[in-house]
Amino acid sequence: MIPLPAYRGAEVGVVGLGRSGQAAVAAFAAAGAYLHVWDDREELRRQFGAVPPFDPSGLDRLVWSPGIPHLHPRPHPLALKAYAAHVRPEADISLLTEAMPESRFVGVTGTNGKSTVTALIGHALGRLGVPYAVGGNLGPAALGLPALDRGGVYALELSSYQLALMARPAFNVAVLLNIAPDHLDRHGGMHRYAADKARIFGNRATVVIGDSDPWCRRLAAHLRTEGRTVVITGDDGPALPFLPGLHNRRNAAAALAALAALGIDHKDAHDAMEGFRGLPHRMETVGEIAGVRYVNDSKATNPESAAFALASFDRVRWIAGGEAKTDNLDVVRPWFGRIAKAYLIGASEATFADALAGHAACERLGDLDTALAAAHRDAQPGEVVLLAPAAASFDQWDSFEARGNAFRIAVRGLVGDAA
Ligand code: UMA
Ligand code: ADP
Repeated sequence: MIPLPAYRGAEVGVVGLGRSGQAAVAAFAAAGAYLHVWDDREELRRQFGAVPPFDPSGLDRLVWSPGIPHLHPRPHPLALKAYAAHVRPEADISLLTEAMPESRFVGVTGTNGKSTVTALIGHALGRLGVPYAVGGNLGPAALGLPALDRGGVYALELSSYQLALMARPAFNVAVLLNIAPDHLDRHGGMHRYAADKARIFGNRATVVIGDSDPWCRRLAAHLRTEGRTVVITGDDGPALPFLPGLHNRRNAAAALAALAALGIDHKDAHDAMEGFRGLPHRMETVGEIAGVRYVNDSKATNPESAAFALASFDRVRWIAGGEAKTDNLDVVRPWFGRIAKAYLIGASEATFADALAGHAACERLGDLDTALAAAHRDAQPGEVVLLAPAAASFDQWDSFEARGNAFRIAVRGLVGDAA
């Protein structure tokens, strides 16, 4: 847990008692702060002793959970109350960077690849013997991380929600991987989404920025005119043994640049990254049966990430669909030729079928188990059965993890049957 001695006797608020809120409550309580907490769920209010009404006036700090809208699509009523009382709702991350001034902070954001790059940086730091901790959006929450000794490095994945809640981000190294439409309802449109991502640069970080989209290219050019140190990375990173695909070369290039910005020698960083095995649900090989590989990329919740997954293999039995963020699959179109057949599931079945019509064979199968059974039946040696839904999971599952776990378990069952 992060020590917060400066808050002894302070009046602090925590709104949202999920993972980030609970870590904040524990850290403030250990510091001896006076806590005022709120959650819209009654059982959590009861569990944490919330005393209604929540009154933000007079609070020294207000830690706001990233999942609770503070501006768009409309501000939560308590955010309005806080603004009226001149109290700013803030992300837990800001309190972490303030509390640990002797540490260094690498912030990683982008529409796709954040978790992979953050975990890869952490893996390399660990291999190199640098004290480090990995957390933020990929969890554990910021204030639940361990206190690192002087010289330690926090590698933090930052969502756009968290960045939107940070007044003065203070990272030493800021990595922006890419920008594509996502979460637009929460940001009030594409320009604001990009602006919230760009907050990561603060006013002092060494910036590492991907060159794969016009938003990032424009931001890089702008930062250079301001005299900032900017490292632009492309797809020339090393191919890591367990991370297939062009997108992972990009991720490796970004991680290498971030490690270089921390002063780590290029070859040492490269060697330290090699053993990284990737994260579950991101291009994770979960089985192989009769020359057919089964890949779980359940985290591909938008068409951009699914396009990279398809591009990584020559011939794919593609399981796709769910709660679509867009009904347009244009970014996947260059890779339609890789699709032996699409097995469509979930709420987006009809729109995805329309988008594929005339370009690739497809069948509407309703749910994941049925789709996997059909793909397994059809697959030929050398092909890949790929779960890369290009859509969120919430129409049929609680999370992308639940969807990916179900796929992994079902594939293991098929492997068992085949044996
Ligand atoms: N709540 C309210 N009122 C509301 C909405 C929510 O009171 O109007 C309460 C809920 O009842 C719940 C709490 O707020 O008790 C949940 O807060 P939260 O949604 O911010 O979730 P946490 O559990 O605190 O988790 C957050 C991140 N969640 C979101 O940003 C939605 C986690 O990222 C993160 O791992 C965690 O903090 C630790 O830092 C998850 C995520 O889905 C993985 N992130 C999004 C993404 O990656 O796309 C941005
Ligand atoms: P995030 O944390 O930003 O959601 P992840 O590392 O969890 O990113 O990867 C999410 C999805 O995006 C996975 O399906 C993964 O295969 C794909 N992906 C990973 N890196 C990239 C990238 N640089 N560009 C596009 N897609 C990517």
